[in-house]
Amino acid sequence: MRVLVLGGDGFCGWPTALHLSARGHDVAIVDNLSRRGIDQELGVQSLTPIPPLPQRLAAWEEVSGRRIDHVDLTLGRDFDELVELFDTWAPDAVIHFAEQRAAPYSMKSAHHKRYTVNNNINATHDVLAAIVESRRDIHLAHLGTMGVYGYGTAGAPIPEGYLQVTLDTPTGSAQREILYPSDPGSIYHMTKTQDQLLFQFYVKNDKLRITDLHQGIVWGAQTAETRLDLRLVNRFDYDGDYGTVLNRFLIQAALGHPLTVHGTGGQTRAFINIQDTVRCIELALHNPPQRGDRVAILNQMTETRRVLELAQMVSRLTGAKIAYLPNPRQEAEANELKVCNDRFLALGLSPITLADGLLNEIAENARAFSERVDVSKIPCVSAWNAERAAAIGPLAVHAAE
Ligand code: USQ
Repeated sequence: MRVLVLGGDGFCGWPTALHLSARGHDVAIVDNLSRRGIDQELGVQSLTPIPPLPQRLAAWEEVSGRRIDHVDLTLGRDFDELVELFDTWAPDAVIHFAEQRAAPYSMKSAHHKRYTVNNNINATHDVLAAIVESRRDIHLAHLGTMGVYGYGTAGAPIPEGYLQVTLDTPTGSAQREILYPSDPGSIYHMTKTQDQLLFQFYVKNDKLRITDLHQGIVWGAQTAETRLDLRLVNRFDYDGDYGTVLNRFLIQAALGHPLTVHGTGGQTRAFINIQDTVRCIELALHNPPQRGDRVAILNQMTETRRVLELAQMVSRLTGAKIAYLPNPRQEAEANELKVCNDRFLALGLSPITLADGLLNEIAENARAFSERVDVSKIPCVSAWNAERAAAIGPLAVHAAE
C-alpha cells in the first residue's frame, strides 16, 4: 500500500510511519515541522533528543534498508501542491495527524485558540477537498479524539461514534442514527468535533472513504521500530502543555518531583499505549470502509483509569509523592467513563495494558535523559478561563503576553 503520513514528524506520526514502512508499505511523510517550531516558541525540548527529520530518515534507511521521503508542505495553505502530491505520488491511503494536538496549548490565549482552529479545521478541509479534486479513491484515516464525546455519560458506555435515538413524531416515533452528541472540553477538542461534520458531509456528497479514530490519551513513547536506534527515538513531552498525564507522572517521579494531580484526580479518561496506536492504525488501513459507507468511527483506546489511580500506581512503583493542585482546566472534578472498543478487538487488537509492567521501563528511560529536563516547564500554567487563572495564581497564562 502507498501511504502518506500527514504530520509524520510528530509524536504519533513518526512511529506510525516507521511501523508501516517496516511492514513493507511505501510511506512518505508530509510535514512542515511546525511541532518543532512550537517547542521553540515554548522554550522546551523533548525529553528524548530527536534529531532533525533528514537525519531520522537517513537513520531509518540505514537500519531498515527502506526509504521514507519527506514533503515539506503546509496543510490548510498549500492546496494546489497537495492536489499535485496526490496526483503524482498516488497514495492508496492518507493518515491525517497534522493537527495541533495539545488542549492546554489551544487554551493559552486568543492567539493560540485562533492558531489551533485555523490550522486544524483548514488542514482537514483541504485534505478532503484535495481528495475530491484529485479524483482518486484515497482512504483517509484521521486521528480524532475520545474528547469529542466529552467524559460524562449517563452510565451507558460510549458507543463507537453513533447513537441510536428515538424521536417523537406527530404520528408516533421514528428511529435515527446520529453522531454521538459532541461535548468538547477545549478548543483543540472542539476542532475535532468540527472535523466530524466535515467528514460526514464529504461522505454524503462525494462518497469519500473515511475512517475517524477516536483515540484516548497515549502513554509510553517508544515502539519496536523507534527502539532500533537512538536516532529513531520518538519524542517524549513532559512540559505542561504537550506532556500527557501518565508520561508526565513518570518523568516527574524520575526527577523526584511531586506528581501533579489536578484537583482531586477523580477525572476518568481513556488510555492507549503508543505501540497499540500504531497497530490500530495498521488495522484500520487494512479494513477500510467501502465507497458509500458512512464514516467508519472506531474508539482507539484500551482501558479507562482515574488520574488519581495513575498517580497512585506511579507512586507505589517509585515512592514519588502526590501533590493535589488547583486545576487550570474547566472540567468535572470526577466522572465515570465506560467506552466500547469492540471494533478494534474484533479486528485482532490484543491490548497492552498498564498492568503489563511497562511503567518501570518508561520511568527508567525517562531517568536516562533527565538532565535534559527544564523543571520550570513542568507546571501546567495554561488556564482555561479567568476563574481558573485566579485559582492557579501568578504563574497562570490566560491571554496574549
Ligand atoms: N492532568 C493532571 N495532571 C497533569 C496533567 C493532566 O491531573 O499534570 C489531568 C488533566 O486535568 C485531565 C487529564 O489529566 O483531566 C488528562 O490530561 P492530558 O493532558 O493527559 O490529556 P488531554 O488534554 O485530554 O489530551 C490528550 C492529547 C490529545 C488527545 C487526548 C485524548 O494531548 O491530543 O486527543 O489526550 S482524550 O483525553 O481521550 O480526549
